[in-house]
Amino acid sequence: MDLDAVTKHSALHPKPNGLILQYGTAGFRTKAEHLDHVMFRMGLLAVLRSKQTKSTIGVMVTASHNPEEDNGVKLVDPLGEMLAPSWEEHATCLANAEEQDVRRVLTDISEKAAVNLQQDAFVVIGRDTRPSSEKLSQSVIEGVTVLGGQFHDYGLLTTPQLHFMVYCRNTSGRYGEATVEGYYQKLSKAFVELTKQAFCSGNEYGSLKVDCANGIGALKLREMEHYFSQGLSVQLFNDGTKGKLNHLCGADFVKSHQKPPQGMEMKSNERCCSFDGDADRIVYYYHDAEGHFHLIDGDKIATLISSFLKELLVEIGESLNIGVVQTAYANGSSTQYLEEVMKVPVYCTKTGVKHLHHKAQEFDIGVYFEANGHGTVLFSKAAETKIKQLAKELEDKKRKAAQILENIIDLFNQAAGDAISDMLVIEAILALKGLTVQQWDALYTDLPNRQLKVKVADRQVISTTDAERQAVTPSGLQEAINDLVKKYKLSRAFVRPSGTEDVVRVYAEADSQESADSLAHEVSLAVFQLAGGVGERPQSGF
Ligand code: 16G
Ligand code: MG
Repeated sequence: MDLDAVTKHSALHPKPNGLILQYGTAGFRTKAEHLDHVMFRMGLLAVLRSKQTKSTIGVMVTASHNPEEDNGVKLVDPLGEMLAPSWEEHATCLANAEEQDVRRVLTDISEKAAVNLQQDAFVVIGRDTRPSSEKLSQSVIEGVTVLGGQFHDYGLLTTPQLHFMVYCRNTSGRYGEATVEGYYQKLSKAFVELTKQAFCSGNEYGSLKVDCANGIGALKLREMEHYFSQGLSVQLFNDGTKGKLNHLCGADFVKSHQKPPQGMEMKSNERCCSFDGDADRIVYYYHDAEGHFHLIDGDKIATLISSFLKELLVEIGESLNIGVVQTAYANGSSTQYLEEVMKVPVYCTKTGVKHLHHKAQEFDIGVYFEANGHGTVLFSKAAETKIKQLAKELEDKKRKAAQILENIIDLFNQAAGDAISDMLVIEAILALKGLTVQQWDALYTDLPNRQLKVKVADRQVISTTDAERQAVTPSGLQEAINDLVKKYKLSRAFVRPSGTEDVVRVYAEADSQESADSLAHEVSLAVFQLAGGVGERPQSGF
């Protein structure tokens, strides 16, 4: 390590005085103007991680669904997963080190993590469409270069595409070719195969309206469109030519406001979907004939997908185990439907993709989705091999089912939740089953729910257990929540400190919207009183 060069270059990326940042659920995230030093230092860290794992490491510059003025950065581990927890700590230390301490922190990390400094390093970099992203990704590259790492700059990519590239490169191309072209071809080939079968059975040709949140999803979907146009026609809205990124549009806006994005022309019963700013989340929706808005969130996506997979497994007569992984935010109706009607086991983890991803790896087929639309399906190597073998050996209907499964495996981005890949899977399933968006929506009815935020002096005074469904501290809070929940029918509520914002989040559901609203409000007041609320007391009324 040429520490003198590090010191020299690091001085060109000074840390703003007093700024302390934490590597959170989705990496570092804050106003773009405060991130230059973090980018440079994450370039350095990516080199160390690459040397330690003897693998290619990814660095993605994005702030996902957050406002255009924000930015962020996260590292992608060898198999496309989120960075290992011990390295999240290293990332936080390095990002917060004072200028004169950067060298020492780098040396400490290398020693603690037993990094072989003689090893070569390779880092791949991607960025979203934010105005600040290009310059910030140059700072990452400078960090990589100063420590002697090799790199490939992919330029504009969706977050899941970067995960895909990392995964491909570390599996010697077995998963796919590490180019955007390779990504388009792999997914489109599987999709076209699947929809061919659907159209043979006389189903309608698909057409879909896509709100791209004025982000990278628009660019990539436009590039990809002609690869899959035999199976689906997409019409893009909020494609970045006019509006601002994530402003009044995108998956996060639609899910949290439960209303359509601006700038989209919706006709009744038309299938529509929204991506978020870096295209790793997707939600569907439609207007019914009476003009009512219906949201189809990550829970209903997981339900559609897992039901379909289960049917195929029954058809081929294989007892591969399938599990669905959710978080506490999953609507109670979805959990009940999956367990009682579909008879698939459901597990709950803490919020944040890495927790769901990890749990999903325990099954032959692990379906994971957050209610906010982030998710995918993981197939174990054994399951994949078995299915591919059956697709050759079985006959007639069984063979067809195995072949469908084979293509579904290829269509899912198994390195990360991916709006484009999920969209194609959903469209293929709807076409194969001949389902309309209304029929899909009618699988079960969501319980009315409400999410609120409460400002407190220190959100870490709230600690939780049981996958965030129970508050352990401050004392008395869980008892208060239990008493409030008892007042309503079909009710449930929980609170947790946000991993991305300085607030406590409150979730409540109940048999009616009024009850859910009122329960959420009462729980907010309890948090305010017992967990050190600051500013105005939470008001009722929405
Ligand atoms: C991040 C997470 C997302 C989670 C959200 C929760 C990743 C890639 N993203 O966006 O999964 O739902 O944080 O935010 O893990 P919160 O902690 O502020 O509620
Ligand atoms: Mg995102």
